[in-house]
Amino acid sequence: MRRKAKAPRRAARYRAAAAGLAGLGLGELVSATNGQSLIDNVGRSVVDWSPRQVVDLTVKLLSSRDKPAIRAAVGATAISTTVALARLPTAARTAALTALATATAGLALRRPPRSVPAALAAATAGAVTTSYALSGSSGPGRATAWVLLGSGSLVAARSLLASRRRRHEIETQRPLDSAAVPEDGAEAVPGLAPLITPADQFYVTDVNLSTPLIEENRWQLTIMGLVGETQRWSLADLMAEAEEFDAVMVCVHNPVGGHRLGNGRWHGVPLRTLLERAAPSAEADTLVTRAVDGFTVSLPTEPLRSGKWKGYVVVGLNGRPLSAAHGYPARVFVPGIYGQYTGVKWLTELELTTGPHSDYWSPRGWPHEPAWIQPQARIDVPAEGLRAGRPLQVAGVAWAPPHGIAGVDVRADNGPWQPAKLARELSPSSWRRWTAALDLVPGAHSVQARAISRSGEVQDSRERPPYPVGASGWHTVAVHVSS
Ligand SMILES: Nc1nc2c(c(=O)[nH]1)N[C@H]1C(S)=C(S)[C@@H](COP(=O)(O)O)O[C@H]1N2
Ligand SMILES: [Mo]
Repeated sequence: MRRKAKAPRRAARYRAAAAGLAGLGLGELVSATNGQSLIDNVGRSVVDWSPRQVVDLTVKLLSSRDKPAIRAAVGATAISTTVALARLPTAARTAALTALATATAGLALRRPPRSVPAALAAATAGAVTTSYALSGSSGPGRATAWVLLGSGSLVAARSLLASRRRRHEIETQRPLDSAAVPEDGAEAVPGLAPLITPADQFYVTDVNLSTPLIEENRWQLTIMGLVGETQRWSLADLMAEAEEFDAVMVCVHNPVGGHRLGNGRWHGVPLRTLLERAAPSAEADTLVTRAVDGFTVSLPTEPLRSGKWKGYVVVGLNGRPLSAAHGYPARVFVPGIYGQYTGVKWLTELELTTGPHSDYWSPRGWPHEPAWIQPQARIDVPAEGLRAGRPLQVAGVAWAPPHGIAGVDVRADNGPWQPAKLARELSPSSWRRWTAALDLVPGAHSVQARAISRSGEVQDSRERPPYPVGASGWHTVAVHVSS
């Protein structure tokens, strides 16, 4: 008897899941017509509410796949919630769906563009569809129709959002005046990272699931707070005063030997110039940088005003305006400081204030003070585990912004260090390529590199994780030298 009861229960669960998927899909589609993703808005709130350890773990386990994984988790939660709600009496179910729709609309309103009608329309479409599909007449064919409607709507929503991104890219990416990148003498080494990282290969790290798309004519940078007069800058104004500089940007999550960094040719207006124009009052010791995504970073004003720290409001990368993923139209960047402390992408406001400011990361347990990038060398050639000939050709990149690289050492099998040959330096803040040849007997070896900065700092040998001040240790690569 118990066996027989299982099949209808499974069918009921399938019908409920189908109703959940249909509601999710239609809600997402209505939201996408307004350029938003309900799923991503909910996902972003999950990221905001997660403790640092969870964020660190997902970064480590999933790296660039974390966003699709969060989306899938949000979708699965919506569907399983519907399955749970399906057992309730109709009145209780309607009340629960209304509450869920209201909460979802509320989360959507936390992200720009904050449109109440759009958020309500999307959440209502989801809840009404789910409710209708749950109460409608049953039958497996009907449930399958809801599944098709739901998944079709999800696909349509994704492609709507993708075409909006492409349109934004076409409208914003016009070439800027940019000097040709000089050669550094290491061009001929296959497998070695390029001197300048192409923008489409530059790592992307931020707390958003959907990249904010900002329109130039609806944007301005406001410099306010403890200033002589509030300043407003358009993108064109900033472009007109931008200068070019070369620098490496590094995520504090970059593991030893990792690729969460890139070397860029940036276009930016010095913060020193912008601050001079705004004439901050003497007690304005903190500069808060704010973005459309709710991310904030604050920096001390004194070293920026004196020029001790060379910070910029950046508007271009590698001869183009910033791409949406890298912060279009403007971001703050102080070469030498790790990405999460260096300033925000999608900048909207610079506020001069006094006293400590609580930034996005501080309640999540990260140190309050900006963390400086540690000197580090990465081995690109040979790739890990490769078979190679003799002598062994070794090559890589090393960085120690803002001081510059004074030397790179390499060694095999914990033997004596020997100096690598340094390629020409683009600027002290950019990475420097290096090459070396090691004469090793055939067999298995481990090759190691370390960087020495021009300030005299030798790369730390202690192996430490990214939290709290960036990973340390020496990059080690296993190689098999053939006879
Ligand atoms: N507005 C905003 N700015 C941000 C972030 C963010 O999540 N939101 N992430 C920061 C972090 S952690 C890093 S490492 C850099 C990454 O810049 P990129 O994605 O252009 O490489 O941006 C920083 N600026
Ligand atoms: Mo980062």
